[in-house]
Amino acid sequence: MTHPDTIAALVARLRKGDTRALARAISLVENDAPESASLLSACFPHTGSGLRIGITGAPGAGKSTLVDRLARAFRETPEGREANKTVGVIAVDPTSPFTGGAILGDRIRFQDRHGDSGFYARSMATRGSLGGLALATADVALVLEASGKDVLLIETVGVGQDEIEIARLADITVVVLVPGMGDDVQSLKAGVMEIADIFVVNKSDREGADRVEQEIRGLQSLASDHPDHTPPVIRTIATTGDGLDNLATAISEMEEWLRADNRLAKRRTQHWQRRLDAMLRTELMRRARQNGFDAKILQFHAARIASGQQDPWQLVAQLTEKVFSPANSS
Ligand SMILES: Nc1nc2c(ncn2[C@@H]2O[C@H](COP(=O)(O)OP(=O)(O)O)[C@@H](O)[C@H]2O)c(=O)[nH]1
Ligand SMILES: [Mg+2]
Repeated sequence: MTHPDTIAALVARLRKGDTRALARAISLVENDAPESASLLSACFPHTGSGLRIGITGAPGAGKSTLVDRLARAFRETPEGREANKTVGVIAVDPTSPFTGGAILGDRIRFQDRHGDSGFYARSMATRGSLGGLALATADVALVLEASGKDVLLIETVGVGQDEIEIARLADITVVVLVPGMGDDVQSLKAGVMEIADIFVVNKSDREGADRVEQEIRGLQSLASDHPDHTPPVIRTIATTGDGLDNLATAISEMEEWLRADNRLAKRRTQHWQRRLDAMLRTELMRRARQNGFDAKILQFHAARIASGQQDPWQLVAQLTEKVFSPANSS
């Protein structure tokens, strides 16, 4: 167990741009270490000003390539655009993991940024039994933001409920589609369509970009979380960088729209409501397991219930009482 002073020292170091301290803090949080909660508490006051951008889409859609391009665009200072922002990347993509700050594969290398304390990339491993991936990703994002990153790029595969939960972490969600998916646009999780703020049709060098755009337009009329904002559809070729300027512009316009009329604050309140619910459930289950709900005891009771010796409703009431009773709260 780490002493509180050590937590404070770790946070002080990561705030100064110490990449090793940042890596260590992220690992503690990712592994749900005992000092995780106090570490996150120490990070929390230093968050709130960063912008979270989620990039979600099917495996192979070009998300990592886009993320790499976007990261460069934010780090560099092209004329006429505010840039030179610090960037953190979190990749939650079991189909193409990257480790140690480098995306594995021949195409994208973050390594050439080694030594740039204004940039940090990390892939997420699945958090074990408690908490779940969405919560773990949210926690890692918080630590990255506390390290002073202006922009967080969160790459997720937009398939399951867990991924949609992760996408909901973002202030701005970019959904990436590609030509050649055919009817797959239709089969995209409805939730993914609803959370999209910006659609990207990547691989626009391929045939069928028109059709994908038409399909998106068709679905847009059906589903949107914010009827007062129609998500733009941006065509890109991530490998060459074509359309990336348009995407960057769409993102900054979206940011402006969010910052107007308190929309960003509302969105973040909604985010924290869901996150609080998940945090509470995790903590309640953790305590329950410490106080009589462990697998062995559950198995014992299950056998008794199955043979009719015990009433499950009475049992749940009794066990819950036990978890909350002062005698067990130590
Ligand atoms: N033709 C073409 N290939 C692309 C484009 N963007 C990405 N790719 C390629 O698609 C493959 C998957 O890209 P990646 O970024 O790893 O996709 P991810 O799984 O969504 O992260 C790689 O071989 C990329 O080089 C594009 O716009 N056009
Ligand atoms: Mg990827």
